[in-house]
Amino acid sequence: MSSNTANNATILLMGLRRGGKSSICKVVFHNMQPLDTLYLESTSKPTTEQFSSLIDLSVMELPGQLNYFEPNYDSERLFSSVGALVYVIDSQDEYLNALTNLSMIIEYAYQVNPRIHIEVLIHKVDGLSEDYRMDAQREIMQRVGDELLDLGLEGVQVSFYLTSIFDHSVYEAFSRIVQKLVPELPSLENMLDNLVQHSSVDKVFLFDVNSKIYVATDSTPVDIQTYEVCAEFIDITIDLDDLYVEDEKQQSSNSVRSKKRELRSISNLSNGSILYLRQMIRGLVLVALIRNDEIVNDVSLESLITVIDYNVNNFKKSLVKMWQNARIDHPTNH
Ligand SMILES: Nc1nc2c(ncn2[C@@H]2O[C@H](COP(=O)(O)OP(=O)(O)OP(=O)(O)O)[C@@H](O)[C@H]2O)c(=O)[nH]1
Ligand SMILES: [Mg+2]
Repeated sequence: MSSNTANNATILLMGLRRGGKSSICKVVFHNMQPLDTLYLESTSKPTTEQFSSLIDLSVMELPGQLNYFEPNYDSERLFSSVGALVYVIDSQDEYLNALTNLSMIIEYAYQVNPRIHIEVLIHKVDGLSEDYRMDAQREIMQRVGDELLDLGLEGVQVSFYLTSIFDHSVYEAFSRIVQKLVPELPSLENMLDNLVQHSSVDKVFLFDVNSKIYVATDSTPVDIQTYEVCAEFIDITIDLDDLYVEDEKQQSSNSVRSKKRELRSISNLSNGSILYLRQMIRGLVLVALIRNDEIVNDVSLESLITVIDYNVNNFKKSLVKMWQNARIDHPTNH
């Protein structure tokens, strides 16, 4: 079944019961409305879902009800094939038990698979005040650090994220988690840095359309508002595009987008900035933000867009090439 090749990255979601694992999965990968997660039932057995984007991703939830360290559960095989361990802590609940559980899991996972990325979501922070969030984060990082020190594992890298399904924080966290599993990331970042330098673009993201995770961005820091604006622009563009498709003729819905022309969309924001979107390959779109100070008049805007179009074309060609090479280097065994 799920093959353990370089192209099939597995993310393991763990944490105590009711922490929010299934909710995160449904909201990020299935576009479930956050409020609808209230009705999710507790997961009773390991559940795996596959997602195809730039890389093929499996996300596996290990429900809080299970004990993975009883002898008849093959935890060793499981952990040894995993790219990232994502541990979800409910920050609205008493979390000391979770921290003990977490360090035990880290100890085990690291021993079986020292290359595993360990990611901790301090989750449901929507219920906490700004001050309390910071306190919780500080306390959790401190305690995890202490426990790892006691275990002689002070060298293990652990990343922490404050998340909630009610805002974009969980998408941002998953973007950074997934990026670590993309082998081509350094080259992609290089290519995007190049694009920024030569196109007067301020920020550029390579988004997975379905999940709104960005699989790469240029190396300037990500500001969550810019992320939000760019992610929302994808939905707006697709909604408008669907309208046009229905107008053109009544085609059967699903395979339409891949067959027709490439999506491209440009929009002026009220503050004078410009959003630019272009469809790439494998369910990806490129979204760039261009700030207003670059644009003096219509002529300068037009020539700016010409340059961006040209550079984005080149980027897309490189992406296609990189994708083909990646397939040859480590083909999947389907
Ligand atoms: N306030 C808030 N509630 C959340 C958030 N994420 C999940 N929840 C709620 O947490 C509850 C439990 O979520 P689940 O996703 O079922 O938890 P789980 O970790 O999958 O639990 P098990 O399957 O039992 O291991 C649900 O009622 C969700 O609505 C969040 O970011 N903020
Ligand atoms: Mg669950």
